[in-house]
This record gives sequence, C-alpha cells and structure tokens, in this order.
Amino acid sequence: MPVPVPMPMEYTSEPPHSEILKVQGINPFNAEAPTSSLVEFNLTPEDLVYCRNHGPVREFDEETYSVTIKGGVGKELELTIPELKSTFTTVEVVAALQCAGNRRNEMGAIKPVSGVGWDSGVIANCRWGGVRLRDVLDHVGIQPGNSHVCFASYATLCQDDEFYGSSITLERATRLEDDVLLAFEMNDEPLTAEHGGPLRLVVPGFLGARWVKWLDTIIVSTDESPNFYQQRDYKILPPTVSSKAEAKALWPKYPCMTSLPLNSVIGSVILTSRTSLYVKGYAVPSPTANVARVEVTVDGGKTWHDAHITYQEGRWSWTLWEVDLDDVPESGTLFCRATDANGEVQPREGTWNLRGVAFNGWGMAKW
Ligand SMILES: Nc1nc2c(c(=O)[nH]1)N[C@H]1C(S)=C(S)[C@@H](COP(=O)(O)O)O[C@H]1N2
Ligand SMILES: [Mo]
Repeated sequence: MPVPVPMPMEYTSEPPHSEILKVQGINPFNAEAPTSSLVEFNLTPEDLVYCRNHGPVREFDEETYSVTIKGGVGKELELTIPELKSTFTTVEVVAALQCAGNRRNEMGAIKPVSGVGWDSGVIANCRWGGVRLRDVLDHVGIQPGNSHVCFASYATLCQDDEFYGSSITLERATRLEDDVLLAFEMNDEPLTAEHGGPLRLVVPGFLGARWVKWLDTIIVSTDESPNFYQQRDYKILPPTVSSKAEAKALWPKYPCMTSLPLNSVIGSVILTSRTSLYVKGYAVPSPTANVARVEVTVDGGKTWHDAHITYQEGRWSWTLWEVDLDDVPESGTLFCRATDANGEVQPREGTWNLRGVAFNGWGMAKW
C-alpha cells in the first residue's frame, strides 16, 4: 500500500467509541476512565482504555495495511501486517500506556495550565503483542551515523501538523530490554482502530505521545522527528514560562520528553466502618526501575503505612496496591507515595509547567 492519502479532517466515519469513558472532547475524541474503575483490573479492559486523539480515528484493512521503512541500508522496504507476522517472531510485553497529561487537573490547581483537563484516568495497563522494532531494524540494516528512529502516521491529518509523528533514539529502539514493539495486538485481541490498529508503536515507559497509532512510516535518521508533537509540544518548560507567547521561542531549547516519572495515585477509598478505610490505587515505574513499595499516610506524612502490592507484571507494567487503615478520624486527607527498586521516592510536590505534563506529586484523596 502506498503512503495513504490523508483524509480531510473529518469525523463522520469514525468507529463507535466506548460509552463508559468520561468524555473530555469530541472531534477529536478524547476520553478517560474513572480511576476507581481502572484499579479494579490488572489488565485494562478495552472499554476502559482512554482515548487521546489529535485528529480523526480511521479504520484500515489489516490484510492490506503496510508500513514503509526508510533510511536503512539499501532500498526502502514496505511490509504488510501479514509479512511482519511471518518474517519476525511475535512477542508480548505488559506495559502501561500513559498520557503525559495524566493528573493535569492537579497541576492546574497550583496555577492554570494549557491542555485537556485530565484527571488520573489517562492510563491503561495492557498486554501488547507485536514484533520487535529491533528485529525489523536488523532486517533492513542500519547506516552508520544514524541516531534516531522517526515514526509517522500520514494516514490521519491532525490539529497541528500535516501528519502525526514522534521519534526515539536508535539506542532505545534497539536495546532488547527496552521492549519497543510494532504492535498489532492489545490484551490478546487484534488491536482496534480506536487504539491505532492495524499497527501502533509501543515504547514502554515513554509518554503515550510517542506511541504513534496507525503507524505507516518508519525513518532511520540522523535527527529527531521534526513533527509538531515532538518539537513544539510535550516538553517540560521551566516554571518561569507561563504563557504560550513566552513558550514560542523556547520550544527548541528544551529536550523532548521521554520516560514518565515514578508516580502513584489513589483510585478508591471505601469507609469500612466509622474508623476504618479500604484504599486502592495504582503506581507507575520510574525511568530506571519498577515500583518496589507504596505507602499511604493519613497525617500529612508523619507516619506511613505500607500498602499491599496486589499486581505487577515485569519491568513496564503498572502496580496495583491496596491497604486497610484502622483508627482513622471521621474525615481527613490521604496521601500515597511510591518508591522504586533503586530507592527513588515519589516527591511530595509536582513541579508546575505550562503544558501540565508529568505531574507526580503524592497521590491525594479526601474521605
Ligand atoms: N496517529 C496518532 N498517534 C497518536 C496520537 C494521535 O493523535 N495520532 N495521540 C498520541 C497520544 S498524545 C497518546 S497519549 C496516545 C493515546 O493512545 P490511545 O488513544 O490508544 O489511548 O497515542 C498517541 N499516538
Ligand atoms: Mo498524550
């Protein structure tokens, strides 16, 4: 299949969306799951997987869909999904897909931020099935001097650019333990159009914006992707930058976001008696290790109670946790914090930034 002709920015032919998400916007469709529902499942069921779109959702036929790889040794290579499946080994990885704007509303409470007003439900923990990007790059051969792999979906126009794109370093793309996949399955089912089927990129640990949906082009390159979403968005600007006008000249000066930070969030609080609580939540890995411990406090951090970890699957999955608390006052404020396997602790405060990304202050809930 040649590079698909971009459709006009029209939303009339979208497949039906999940009806149990909290809708933040239609055209493009943006919706998140209630966090209290998310923490009920180890692997997030499809209907609870958030939707984050910068343009229309399009459906393609898996039999004829293809991805073109450019910048390897020799001619460019076009592979259909059936060819990807028959040429390379299919592998699976459990990884949390998380939008960089998860918890943006909490950062916005410090000072207004720009972006969709997300709570803590723009996250999904799924089992992704696909082929390793590393195997595909091995197959095409890498020219010396290249250092980035760029990804693009020309299939859908989007709000801020002619195509949707991202890039990661060649090192990240090829390290076996980083598990970067070209995925065609989610939770052991074919990947639906809503989540980028027939083919999307999976970059465990990295912000969702890099996980290009409806992936049709891969370019091995000396440079990062020039795409809007790589260069002029999804960056952590310093707290002194507080308007879009100020940000304009500064985008090129700051690095693109990669891994999301160590984080934990309270999903539900149930009063089990007048003086006891049952609390559940999730936590996500740090850039260097998965979560080893989650604690909660009802006295603002003076004393901490260890939560029981009920689920974790490998380096990239989220962690689910729960805790029973006795002798608590009638009402109050709960906080949670995560510690990773290297001893790094989630900070008390998240640092404010204009785009409201990567908020990871202690999780908070009142009862
Ligand atoms: N082609 C394309 N890929 C995309 C996007 C998009 O708008 N278009 N959104 C990105 C962002 S910001 C996120 S957080 C994830 C969301 O994936 P989901 O809708 O499957 O949850 O996809 C990423 N990949
Ligand atoms: Mo995102």
